Amino acid sequence: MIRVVASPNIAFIKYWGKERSTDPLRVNWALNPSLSLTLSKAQTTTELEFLDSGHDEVVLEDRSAGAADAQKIRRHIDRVCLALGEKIPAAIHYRSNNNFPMAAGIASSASAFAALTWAVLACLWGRPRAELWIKENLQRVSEFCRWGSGSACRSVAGPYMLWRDEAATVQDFPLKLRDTLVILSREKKKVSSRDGHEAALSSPLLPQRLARVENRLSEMTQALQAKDLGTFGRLLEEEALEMHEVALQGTPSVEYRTEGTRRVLSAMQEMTNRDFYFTLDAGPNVHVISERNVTKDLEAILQRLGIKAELWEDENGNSPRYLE
Ligand code: 2P0
Repeated sequence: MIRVVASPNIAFIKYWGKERSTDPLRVNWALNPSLSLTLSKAQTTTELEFLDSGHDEVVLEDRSAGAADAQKIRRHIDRVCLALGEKIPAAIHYRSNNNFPMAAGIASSASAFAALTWAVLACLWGRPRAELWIKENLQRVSEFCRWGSGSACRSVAGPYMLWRDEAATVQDFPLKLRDTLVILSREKKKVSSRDGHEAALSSPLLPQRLARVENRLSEMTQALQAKDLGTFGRLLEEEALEMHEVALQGTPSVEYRTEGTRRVLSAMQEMTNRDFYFTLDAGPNVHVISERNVTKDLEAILQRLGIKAELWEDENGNSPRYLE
């Protein structure tokens, strides 16, 4: 039995829209590069065992997985085994748990597929060999993760990751940032990321966005390099709002923000001299990116608005790791 723990990541420049391709090597091929911060406290813990006989057992959050989820996991395992020229297991036992709300705007699929990929490698080769191989082939591992879920390719290391084309690479910036998540809802989102990516392709705003995004990425990279938090924050917020506008203008129109999201964002935008900035994932919850601890500031905002929300304070993180 192999046990792995992996963390999700929050995108500063978003992956929103992917190629419609039938080429299996171009699965989850993003239309634009993205930049992210890997988290550490939010974690997915995955257990995996390869069996010589029997049937698959796939358990998500202590419940037997539905056919679609079980198939997605099995397909990923088989693809990684085949890519490495290894035998596909006759049966698997898979169990995974998150310590954060699934599908509510924290990319649970990112940590899930990063953890699963790590687990497959150790099931095939044992931990020491898998660890060594991962160290020497991080790009390849990132590509494997991408096949499972696009954002997962950025959860292979940290603290910052740049995903372009096949895989993501580590970026080193002198700013140490944290992510405080304002959890306004723990409900599963109504539109999956997959459907969101597809709807984005019909958005009239997408071509303009794609024309602009390289520039924003390069300005953001420069700001992070120069420790210019103000410029970084302005670009971060612009990017998050743009992604959500692209979604809104698509067919079908997708709106992940709620009344609560809008009120928190407005309250932040009205503040002068701010040193904390928002971004959004594909969900209603607000990610607040800052250098210092801003829990008290956020509690004050929420109290003023009369909104009850849980805060999840997270810090920058790194690669998935094997547990004993
Ligand atoms: C991101 N998101 O860059 C963007 C921003 C959500 C908002 O990647 O279909 O679960 O599995 O490749 O990675 C969520 O999409 O999509 C996502 P698939 P994924 O983090």
